[in-house]
Amino acid sequence: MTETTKPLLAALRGGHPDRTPIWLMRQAGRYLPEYRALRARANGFLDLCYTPDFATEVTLQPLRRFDLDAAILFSDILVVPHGLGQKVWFVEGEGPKLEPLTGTAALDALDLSAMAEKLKPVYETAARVKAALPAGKALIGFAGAPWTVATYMLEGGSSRDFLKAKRWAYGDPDGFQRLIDLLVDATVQHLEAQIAAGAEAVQIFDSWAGALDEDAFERWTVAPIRAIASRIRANHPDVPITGFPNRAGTLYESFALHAGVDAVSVDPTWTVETIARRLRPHVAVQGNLDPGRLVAGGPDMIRRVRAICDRLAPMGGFVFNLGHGVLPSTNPDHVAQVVEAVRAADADRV
Ligand code: 1CP
Repeated sequence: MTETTKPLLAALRGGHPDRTPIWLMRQAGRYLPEYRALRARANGFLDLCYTPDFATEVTLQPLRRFDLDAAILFSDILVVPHGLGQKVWFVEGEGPKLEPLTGTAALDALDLSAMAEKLKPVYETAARVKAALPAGKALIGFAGAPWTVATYMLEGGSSRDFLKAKRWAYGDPDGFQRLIDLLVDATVQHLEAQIAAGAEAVQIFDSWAGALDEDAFERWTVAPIRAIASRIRANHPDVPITGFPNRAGTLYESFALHAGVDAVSVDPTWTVETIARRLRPHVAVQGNLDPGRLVAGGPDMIRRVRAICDRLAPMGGFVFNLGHGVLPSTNPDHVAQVVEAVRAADADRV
């Protein structure tokens, strides 16, 4: 099978592959017992990300169990602030913690020139995974979008209201722009290093895009992602770029039109009919099963899978995925059932 016939890459370019490609955001992780076993052997989550032996194995674990069409490099969006010199750590059961940046002065402490060296093990992992991938499976690289990464850098972790980030972004946009510009540069460098190591497609996660109003969404989500996409496309015209402006509601359409990406990953709040009519004419689409369906399982889960596939797969330019990441309480058997349902939908169409 040649590179161009990998189903994921064909679909992200808007084509009609032989089968509907499927992968799941957060397909590696705590819902898999083999992940938890390896996680227990590592010296914390960052050590897992920065030890190529571990990270390669964790990346491949979901592909050993399920007939998925892609591996996503095992890493995290917060390796970029860590690579820039910010203090980042993970508390089990609580999530990421960062020593929060305060004000413009803190920006001067961040050093892009040190990042490539620090993140070398991540790129080494990408190269090892690429060499080990079965035929027909693609390797996806990823990064967080500048706005989402900035929220963690400023809030010091997860947040409900993002008020530290918004106070700066809305109150002093030109100052905040300096942080976003640095993150655009860092993201381009990080994604290009993954591509050089073997990533065949990249995804930009803007998990907190839905917190922004329309003016801020244009400036802090669409514009930075457009800058990243155009710089990557100039050097790597064959690498499809997917954007995920999670929970952006009616702003999704503007994203599909103006962010300069090949594909848009769609959250679960979208009806399949609206995806087909409002997004698919502009970009390839990926999504959008509610991760809660995958936790609950049962015939209603399968019905949703069929409804998504039956409306979107015939249009081409479609990748089956969840509308957000796999939740830790997911039963792995349900993942196998979803993959089977996507394959059955293909079989019933021909
Ligand atoms: O304790 C553990 O074992 C850590 C859990 C975990 C895992 C498995 C974290 C901490 N990150 C990851 C891996 C990861 N994160 C991947 C690669 C694995 C895969 O997809 O198979 C990817 C793509 C991410 C991306 C990521 N990290 C995002 C964007 C996607 C999303 O879910 O919106 C975000 C927001 C993060 C931050 C982060 N890292 C970890 C957690 C628990 C979080 C979310 C915290 C929050 O909700 O604010």
